[in-house]
Amino acid sequence: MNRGRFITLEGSEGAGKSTNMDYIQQSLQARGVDIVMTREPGGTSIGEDIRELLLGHKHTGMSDDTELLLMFAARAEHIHKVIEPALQRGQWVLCDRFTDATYAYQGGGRGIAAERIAILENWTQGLLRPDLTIYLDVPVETGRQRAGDRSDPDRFEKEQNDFFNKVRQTYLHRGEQEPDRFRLVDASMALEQVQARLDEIVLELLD
Ligand code: T5A
Repeated sequence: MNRGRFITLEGSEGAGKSTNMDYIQQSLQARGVDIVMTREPGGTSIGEDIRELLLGHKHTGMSDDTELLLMFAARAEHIHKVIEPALQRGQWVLCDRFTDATYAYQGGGRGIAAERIAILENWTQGLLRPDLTIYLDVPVETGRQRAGDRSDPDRFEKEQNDFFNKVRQTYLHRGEQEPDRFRLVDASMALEQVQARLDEIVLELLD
């Protein structure tokens, strides 16, 4: 049995990840790929509880290190219970955010050194890295307008544009550092154009 492929989808707020997760799934399934959809933080029972801690407002003033460690705690459970078993069964895994988000939000946004994140990445993931990462890139203002004035913004959505600009710059930098793995999609285009580009990436994946 061939090992499955591990695809991650990234983007800053309102870039269109949720909208396009379904599109990519349908596109791959239509071509006969057996695919598991999941998300971070979350994807397991423990991970979804950790997500509530991270995104909710129950605990104010969470320290940056606590936030980082909770992201990796959720990720450890996710890898053990969902991602690795699926890949070993030969299924593909499409994950809404993964460790690039940690580099972008906890690294770029919060200012935690990439070297410290890399220690946790190596410890938690071993050799596991995404085979391909699709990054939906949109200017911060556009993404935030699209996400709209949510009646109950989560702990990250309450951050200011300066935070999200650093998040975006970190994603773009990582894309430049790893051009073989990253596929940058200009998500400021109309949805049909974004999805036409996603079709090209799906075809490339199946090649
Ligand atoms: N996080 C996560 C970390 O800090 N570190 C980590 O390690 C990880 C894993 C998770 C939060 O956790 C943080 C990052 C996040 O803040 P999330 O569930 O990923 O949150 O949710 P968000 O990023 O907040 O996702 P959003 O729901 O805000 O944005 P999406 O999913 O990118 O956007 P979507 O698809 O809901 O689209 C927004 C609106 O835009 C429209 C859609 O119809 C929708 O109305 N739209 C378009 N409109 C015009 N043109 C297009 N091309 C459009 N594409 C979508």
